[in-house]
Amino acid sequence: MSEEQDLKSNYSADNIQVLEGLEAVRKRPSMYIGDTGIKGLHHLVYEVVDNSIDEALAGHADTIDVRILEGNSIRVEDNGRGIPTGINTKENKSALEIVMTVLHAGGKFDKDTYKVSGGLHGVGVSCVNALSTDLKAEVHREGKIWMQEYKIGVPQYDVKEVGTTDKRGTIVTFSPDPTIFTQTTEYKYDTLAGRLRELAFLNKGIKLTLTDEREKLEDGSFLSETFHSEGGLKEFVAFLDDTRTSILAEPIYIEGIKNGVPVELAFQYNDSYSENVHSYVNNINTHEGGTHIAGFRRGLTRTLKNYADKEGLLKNVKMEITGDDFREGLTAVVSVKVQEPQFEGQTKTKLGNSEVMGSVDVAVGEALGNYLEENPKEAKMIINKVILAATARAAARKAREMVQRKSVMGGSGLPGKLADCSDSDPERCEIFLVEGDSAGGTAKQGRDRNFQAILPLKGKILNVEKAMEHKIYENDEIKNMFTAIGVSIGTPEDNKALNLTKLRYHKIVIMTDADIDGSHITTLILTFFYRYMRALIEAGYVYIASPPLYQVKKGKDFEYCWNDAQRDAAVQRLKGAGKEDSVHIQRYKGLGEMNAEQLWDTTLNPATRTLMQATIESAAECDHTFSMLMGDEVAPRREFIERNAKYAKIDA
Ligand code: 0RA
Repeated sequence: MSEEQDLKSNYSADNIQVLEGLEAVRKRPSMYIGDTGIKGLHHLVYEVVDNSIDEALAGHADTIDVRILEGNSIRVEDNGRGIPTGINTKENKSALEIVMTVLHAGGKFDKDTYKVSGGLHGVGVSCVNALSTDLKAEVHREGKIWMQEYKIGVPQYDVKEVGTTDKRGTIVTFSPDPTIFTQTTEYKYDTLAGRLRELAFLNKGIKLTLTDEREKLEDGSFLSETFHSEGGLKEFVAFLDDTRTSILAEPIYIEGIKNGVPVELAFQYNDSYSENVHSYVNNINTHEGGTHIAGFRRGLTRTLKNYADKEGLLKNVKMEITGDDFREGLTAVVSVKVQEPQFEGQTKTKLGNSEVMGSVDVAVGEALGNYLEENPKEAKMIINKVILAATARAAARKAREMVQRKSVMGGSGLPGKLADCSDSDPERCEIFLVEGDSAGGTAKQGRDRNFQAILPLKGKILNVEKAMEHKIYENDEIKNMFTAIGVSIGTPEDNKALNLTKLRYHKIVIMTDADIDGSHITTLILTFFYRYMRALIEAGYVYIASPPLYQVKKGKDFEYCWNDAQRDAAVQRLKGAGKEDSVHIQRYKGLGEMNAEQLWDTTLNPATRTLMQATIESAAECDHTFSMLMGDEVAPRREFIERNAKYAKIDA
C-alpha cells in the first residue's frame, strides 16, 4: 500500500468518529453550550477566548483581540505559541485539525499546561466549530502561516501553509449558524465587553481588546475598548464600588497559594447597606457560592470578632452580632483556581470541593489580620460599622416580620390596590406592576381578568440602593409588591433565602411609560428585585413590558411602531400612492394615552405583545450597573443611558 493510500483510509475512518461527535453537538447544542438563545450565542465567543486565556495563563501570550465583524462573525486573535500544526502520528492528522474537530481535544497536546480557564461547560473550540456555518483557523508559528477552514465543523481541506510571518499566535474567525441560533445571531457589544472586562480583572496583566466593526462611529473609527488590569481583583473591587463611598483608603488584598489552592481575593467596605460578594472558580462566576464563599465568610467573621474582642471594642454591646452584620456594606471578589472543580447546585455554579474552604479562610485571616494590626483607625471604623449593622438588624427584623405576617394571611391580606385575577394557578397567572393610578385604571379595563392581575404603583418607588433595610419593609409600595406577589424572606441565617412556595404569579411584568421617567421607574423596580427578590429573576419570572412608541394611521388603517425605523416604514406603507400628510403619527407619551383596547392589543395580549425577560448575565456587572444607576454620581449615569439609548430602541 502506498503511503498516500494509507493516509486516506485512516483519514476516512477517523472522520466517521469526528462526524459523529459534531453531529451530537448539532443535535443537542444546549447540552454543550447551555442554550441556543442569546446566552449560548455569546458563549461561543467565551469558549474561543478561554483557549487564548489558557495560553496566556501558561505564560505564552499577553494580548487577546476580539472583533465583531460585519454580519456578526467573530474574530479572536492571540499572540501565543499558535496551535501546533504538525501531524500527530497516532491520529495521522494535523494537531490543529484535531483541536478544531474532536470534542474535548483542547489541552491534549500540552500536558504541562496548567489548564484553569475554561467555560462553564468547558467543551472546547470544536463545539464552536460544529455550531458555525463557517470557521477559519489561522496559525502563525515558526515563521509560517497555516490555515484550515471548516463548514459546520467539517474541514474543507487539509491544513495548508499559506505564507510567511514574523508574528506568533492563533486567529479563529467564525460565523454562528442561524439554523442553530434561531432566536438571534446579533452580538451585543456590552455583553461581550462586560465579560472581557471581568476576564481582565480576573487575569491580571492580560490585555483584552474588543472592537465592533459592524458600524462606523461619526469620526469614521470603530467602537473599541481595551481591558487591562495590573492590580487584578483590587481594581475589580474598586471598579465595582466606583460610585459608592469607600470606608478604607484601599481594598484589602491577598494573592497566594494556600494548601495548594491558588487564591486571590480583595474586599472593601462602603457606606451602603448591601453586601456584594462575588466569587469565581477558574474564571467562572459561581453565582450560588460554595466552599470558597463559606471559607471567606468564616475567615472574615472570625478575624474581625477576635480583633474586636482583643481590643475590647464590644465591651458595651449588648445585642448579639451575627455573620450578616460583618458583611453590611461589604464588596468583595474571591477567585480560586481549582484543578478538578466539582460544581453543584441548581445552575451548577456552586463549588463543592471541601478543601477550598480552609484555603480561603486562611487567606482572609492572614490578609485581614495583618491589615487590622497595621491600621487601627480603619479597624475601629469597620467594627463600629458592624455594631451599627447589628442595631439596624433588630429594626429590620421587626419590619420584615410585619410584611411577612401580612403576606401569609393570604386572601384578605392582599393590598387594596391590587386588581387580582380569578385563576389561582400561579403557572398561568400574570401580574402587571403599573406606574401610576391612571395607567393602572386603563390596564384594569384592558386586561383579561381571568389570568392577569394589575397592581398600580405610586410614582417613584423607594431607591433601595440607598435605604436602610428596615425602611424598605416599611415602604407601602414595596409592602404591596411583597404581599401581592406572595413571597416572604428568610432569616439572615439562611442568607435571607426567598420563600417562593406561596408565589402567586409566574409572570411578573413591569409596565411603565416608554420615556425617561418610565425607564427610571423600571430600573428602581428591577433594583428592588435584584437586591431583595433575586431568586425571582434567576427563576425567569420577571419581565418588562414593551408598549409601543407610535401609532401611524391613515383613515381606518393603522399600525403600531416600537421605534423610529418601524415608524418610517409604516408611513411609507400606509401612504401608498397618496401624500405624506395623509398619514397621521401619534406619539404615545405615556401608557395613559392609550385606551384599554389599544393597551390590550399592543402590550397585554400574549398573542401579540413582546415581553423582555430580565436575566442576570453577570452578577458583578449587574451590581456595578445598579449601584451606578442608583448612586449619587450623575456623569456615569448619563453616559450609560446615552450609550444604551441606541440599544433600547433596537430592543423595543
Ligand atoms: C497546545 C499546545 C500548544 C499551543 C496550544 C495548545 C495553543 C492553543 C490555543 C488555542 C487558542 N490559542 C492557542 N494558543 C496555543 C503549543 C505547544 C508548543 O508549542 O510546544
